[in-house]
Formats: sequence, C-alpha cells, structure tokens
Amino acid sequence: MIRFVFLAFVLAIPPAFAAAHSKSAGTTPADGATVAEVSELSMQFDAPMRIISVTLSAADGDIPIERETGTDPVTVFRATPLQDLAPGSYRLDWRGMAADGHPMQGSFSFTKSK
Ligand SMILES: [Cu+2]
Repeated sequence: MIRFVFLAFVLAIPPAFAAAHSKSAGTTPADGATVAEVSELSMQFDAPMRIISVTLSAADGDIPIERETGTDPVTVFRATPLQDLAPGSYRLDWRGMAADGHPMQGSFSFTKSK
C-alpha cells in the first residue's frame, strides 16, 4: 500500500481543491515488492511533481543515491543507488511540490532478496 501523505495544513483546504493534487501512480520497485535486482528507483506521478528531497534508507542507515532527474517538475522521477544493495528491507522517502504548488510527501518500501 502506497502511503501518500498531505502535509497537515493542506488538509484545511476544500476537497474540490485537494482533488487537484498530483498523485503517485506507481513506483519501481513496486511498493511492498521483493526483487532480486535494484538497478533503478523511480516514482511515477499523474501530474508533474518537483521532488525536493529523496532518501533511501535501510535498517542500518541511509544509502547514497544519485538523482537522474533534477529538481525540475517531472512525471517520472528516477534515481540510482550508488552501491549494490545488500539483501534486506529498504524504504524510500520523498518530499516534493505538487503541480498545484502544495507540499507533498510520501514513501514506499521494498525488499531485496538474498
Ligand atoms: Cu494541492
């Protein structure tokens, strides 16, 4: 299940406006998936999203990643891990700015198999 959280103050706006938010339309790896290889991390959005920060973390700390897309608004954000991922569980957290200017954040998790 993709966790997709509006920042608290955004909740104060009427639902008609909230519906204009960009939504996450999928990730690579898929949220909750177990995969043998992780060559790319990506997130797809239904409207351009400016990704401000993105962090890949494991149980024992953060993993360095390189963004392939900059801080320009994109519908597909891509990054690559800078090291081979050891077997285990990983979580990617991001913060961004939706197409309508609202701050957004979300995360997804996956497992690298042995
Ligand atoms: Cu919005």
